[in-house]
Amino acid sequence: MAETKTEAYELYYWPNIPGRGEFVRLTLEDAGASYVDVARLPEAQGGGVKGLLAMMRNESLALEPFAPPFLKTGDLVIAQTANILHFLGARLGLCPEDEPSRLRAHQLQLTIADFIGEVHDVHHPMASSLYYEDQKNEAMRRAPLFIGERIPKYLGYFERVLQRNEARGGAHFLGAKICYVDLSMFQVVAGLSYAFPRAMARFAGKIPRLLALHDEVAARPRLAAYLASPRHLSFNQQGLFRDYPELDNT
Ligand SMILES: N[C@@H](CCC(=O)N[C@@H](CS)C(=O)NCC(=O)O)C(=O)O
Repeated sequence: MAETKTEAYELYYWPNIPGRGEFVRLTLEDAGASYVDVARLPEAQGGGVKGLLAMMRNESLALEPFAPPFLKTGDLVIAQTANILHFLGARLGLCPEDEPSRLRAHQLQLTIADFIGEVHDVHHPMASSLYYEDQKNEAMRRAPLFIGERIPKYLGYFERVLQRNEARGGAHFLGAKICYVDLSMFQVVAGLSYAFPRAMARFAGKIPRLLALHDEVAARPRLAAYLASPRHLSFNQQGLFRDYPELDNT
């Protein structure tokens, strides 16, 4: 399917965190698509959180998004990160075109969505509306279980998928060519390495393919340029992946 470089995409996401919006940015950037990160524009240009909320609550939308990120292109407004990527992957040539492959990509991306929800819940086990400091005790109980059980289960699964694909002649999640799931996995590995550096260092020997994929994605020319640009937001203490050393202390 042809790239749609001339078509502008509007990404709506919280302006100060990489968060789930980053999975969409990576795909848009890797494809060289023309897009606007709307909430990072000044309010006077329709940006900021005000611009984001105005679009989200726009009564003329066929379906109101439940939460950011969402993507606007033409008359379409699409929410849910995995759904956005399912759409963009086909449009931007970042997913094989056959239906079984598209479904597999979506299945993997939904598994990533489950995983990053759990990553978030390590530092916010009680409620997103409470400060970390107000649920730190619960977070301290959850973190060792997440590190001991969930990181190995999820990353072990993704490593196995890569290993089986390798045996079938493809080094990535959907065969020989990079697809949007590979780009998302880069962000997952980078985020976990930021949030849980000690745990990830211990686990590194078990996930050689995931680590190689991370490096390969980071070196893709458009992404390398993006990662070095001001468009790219570093991890911080408001996002999904947060550096709380006491949670990486097992
Ligand atoms: N399943 C959704 C989750 C969206 C989501 O949780 N968005 C966060 C920011 S990363 C948010 O603003 N949530 C507001 C809320 O849940 O009330 C997706 O994958 O896009």
